[in-house]
This record gives sequence, structure tokens and C-alpha cells, in this order.
Amino acid sequence: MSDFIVHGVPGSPFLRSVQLGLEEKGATYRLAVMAPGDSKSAAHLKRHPFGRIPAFEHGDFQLYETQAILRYLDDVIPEPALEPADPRGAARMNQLIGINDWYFFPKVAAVIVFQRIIGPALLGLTTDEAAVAAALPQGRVCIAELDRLLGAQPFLAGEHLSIADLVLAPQLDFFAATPEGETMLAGTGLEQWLGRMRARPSMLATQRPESLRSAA
Ligand SMILES: N[C@@H](CCC(=O)N[C@@H](CS)C(=O)NCC(=O)O)C(=O)O
Repeated sequence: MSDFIVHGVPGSPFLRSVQLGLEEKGATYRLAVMAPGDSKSAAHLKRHPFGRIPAFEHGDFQLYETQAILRYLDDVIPEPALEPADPRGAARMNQLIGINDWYFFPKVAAVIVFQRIIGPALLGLTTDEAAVAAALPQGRVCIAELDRLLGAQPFLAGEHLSIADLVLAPQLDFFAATPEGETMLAGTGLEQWLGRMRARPSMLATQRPESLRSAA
């Protein structure tokens, strides 16, 4: 029995990033399934005082923040390596994680994916079209920049799979399920990269629940 435990709501892209890390490392783990809304429960706030998911346990060691968890996994299970050894590749990976954590997730995906898919599917909400429209300019900047940084490389930070791919693939896979994401990605190298990522066993093993697969 594995001593890796990941707490989260199936379908959450940050949770899926940690699952991808474990899957790519060939590690067995237990997914402690939470319901939407459980992230603010007293039990979860003990694990994660900011009330976010995922939260992670390895034996008696508890950790939250997705990139910290993925870097820890890369240290405790060294093969296959998920961080470029060369300084420029490592810097590029860190830059891409920053783009996701500061711009793409909070300003684009959290708005458009929530308005188009999560709100209607899980909470019975009607899409706020003004909120979607307001997020589009930053979305275009993010997609153009991620596409430029990918260039002709097979993976976001270079020749090999890295934490940047594991952070961004779940986010872009979800975003691509919205009409806005589908349009922005159409014809880009990023769309082809996403297709390659989707074919990996780790992505196939961690698909979103059917209710969160596409916009209503
Ligand atoms: N900085 C955090 C962000 C995690 C995050 O924002 N997760 C989202 C779900 S993908 C969340 O917890 N949203 C609030 C909620 O579900 O209650 C990390 O890297 O783990």
C-alpha cells in the first residue's frame, strides 16, 4: 500500500497535476476524494489553511501548493526526472509555472472554465457573459505566449517532459473544453502539444468526470 495520499475534488486541474506527477513516476497513491465545497471544511482547513486543493501526504509529511508537491515528488522519486538539468531549461520551466499560477489560472481559466463549465454543471449557475468577455484579452496573451515559448519543442521546457507540462496540461485541457479555449487554441502548436499530452497514459488515467468534460 502506498503512503502517498492526495486530497482533492476529481476534475480539479491542480489536483490532476499532482496525480500526473505520481502517474508519470509510476507511484501508487490513494486519492482521498473530496466533494465540491469540502475545501472550506474544518477538516480540510487543518490540512490547507487557505482552503484550496490539492493537499498531499507522504507518511507523516504534509504539503500543499502544487508545484512544491511536484518538486518534492521529483526529489523522492528521481526517475524519470521532471526538472531540466540545464539552467535555461530549468528557468523556462519555472517561468511557465509562474505564467500559469499568476496569469493563466487566476485571470483566465478560473473565470472562463468556471463560468462555462463548473458553475453551470456543479452549482446550477448561469454564465456571466460579461465576466467571460473581460477575461478574453488576458487569455489571448497567455495562449500566444505559451505557444511562443513552446515553439517547435516537443515539451514546454524543451526536449523532455517537465513539471511545466504537468502543471499546464490539466489547465489547458479544461480550458479547451470551453468555446473560447477551443477557438484560441485552434491551429496553434500548443494545440498539438495538448494532443500529445492527452495521449499519455497519465492523462488518460486521470480524466475529468463526465459532468465536467464540456461546456453546457
Ligand atoms: N496555489 C494553489 C492553487 C490551488 C487552487 O487554486 N485550487 C483550486 C481548484 S483547481 C481551488 O482549490 N479552488 C477553491 C476550491 O475548490 O474551493 C496550488 O498550486 O495548489
